[in-house]
Amino acid sequence: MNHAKSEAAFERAKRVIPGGVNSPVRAFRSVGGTPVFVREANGCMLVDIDGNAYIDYVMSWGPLILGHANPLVIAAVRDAAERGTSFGAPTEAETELAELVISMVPSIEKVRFCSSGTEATMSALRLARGFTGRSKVIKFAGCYHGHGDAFLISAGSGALTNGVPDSPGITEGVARDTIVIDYNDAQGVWNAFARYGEEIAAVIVEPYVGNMGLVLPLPDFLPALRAACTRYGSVLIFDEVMTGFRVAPGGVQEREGITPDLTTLGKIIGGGLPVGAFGGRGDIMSRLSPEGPVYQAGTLSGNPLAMAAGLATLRGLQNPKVYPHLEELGLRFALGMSEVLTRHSVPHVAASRGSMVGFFLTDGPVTNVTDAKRSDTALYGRFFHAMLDRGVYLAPSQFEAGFLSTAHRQLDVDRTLEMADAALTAVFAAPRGSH
Ligand code: KE4
Repeated sequence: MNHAKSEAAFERAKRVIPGGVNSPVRAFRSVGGTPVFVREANGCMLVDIDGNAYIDYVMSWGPLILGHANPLVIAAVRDAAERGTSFGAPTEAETELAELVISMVPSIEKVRFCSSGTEATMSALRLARGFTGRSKVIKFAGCYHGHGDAFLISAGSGALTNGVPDSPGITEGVARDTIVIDYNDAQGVWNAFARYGEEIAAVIVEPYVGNMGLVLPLPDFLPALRAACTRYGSVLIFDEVMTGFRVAPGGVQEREGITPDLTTLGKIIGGGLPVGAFGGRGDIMSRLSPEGPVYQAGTLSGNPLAMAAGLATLRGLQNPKVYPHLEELGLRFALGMSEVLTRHSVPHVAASRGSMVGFFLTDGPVTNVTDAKRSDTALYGRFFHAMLDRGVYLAPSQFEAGFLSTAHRQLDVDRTLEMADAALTAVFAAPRGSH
């Protein structure tokens, strides 16, 4: 494939944008090579500025469950835009989307819209701290909740020592209030509560992790989080920015039957436009300004175009055939990819939940970030590029999940699996070090 225009575009972008991208994962640093610059996309197909077409499994990292440029979404956005793009005043579209979100996620009694998942998780944590009057938060290694300071923290030397900043610019003061525990370590959670219980404002978790790659909870993990938060009066926050409306109409909390106190949302509820949201128990949400004292605000929160895109997207998911179809498609991808990797004797773990899929190039089980990091990232990089050369756009990192949509057909998945077989044949035939 020819990528000359993307290569030139990347050099130009790097002169005016740090790293040439507006979000780091897009720079292909984890897989090497030059990111493809996108010209357009439709359905499950992405086309770059050199005219190369790809079956897309990134799908903008999750929002596009109805596919790129879905006609219903485009029409809704176009119609809204012709009536103005932003008012800084309430609109009925915000109420309509709030009512639809609440109808799909029973644990949410009230919801506040913002403009990104990062805003949603930052605000949910501030609200939990304001509601409880406590400072500490528990998060889990490998889970990503956006780039809010409180979440860019790694585990300290010992599981119960203060966290350490994951990035320059984050203060010791912030790190001190974040406790980092291994995902799936239920005993570790109880130990932390035994030590800090009355100081813990919240536990925040990706109930199915997408940001390590797809990592699933062991049977005792989510119930332990629920029980510990109930026992100590802490707020359980399910970060469903990625999994909300993705793995089930009501997200992981519907599939697993665990009720969080707050839920953060994003991606799908914006249908590709900037939206985040957080919501949950009415007694907690009532503490939010202007009803309560916990301040939170946003110029473009509830933006009319984003509300229109979100409404069109969620309405497109109301057909009862949609989720069973997506579940089957996700399974077809995961099982098929596992068969191909087995055929090429590649140790791996593959999984799917709804239309969220993932595979690790390491033997299993993968239950936490330590397991995930055993993956053969060099092989993943070579596989990624061999697939890109064959018209399949996977996540440009081993530590991300993949996403299908209602626009992906069985034949698109089957073609992807054929290309995976050819890609691995090429990878193992090529001299090491080439990609
Ligand atoms: P945003 O601020 O990027 O809208 O959302 C942050 C966020 C919060 N919580 C979860 C569970 C998330 O997955 C995300 C963002 N996901 C990444 C994908 N790994 C966005 C891609 C990117 O950073 O460019």
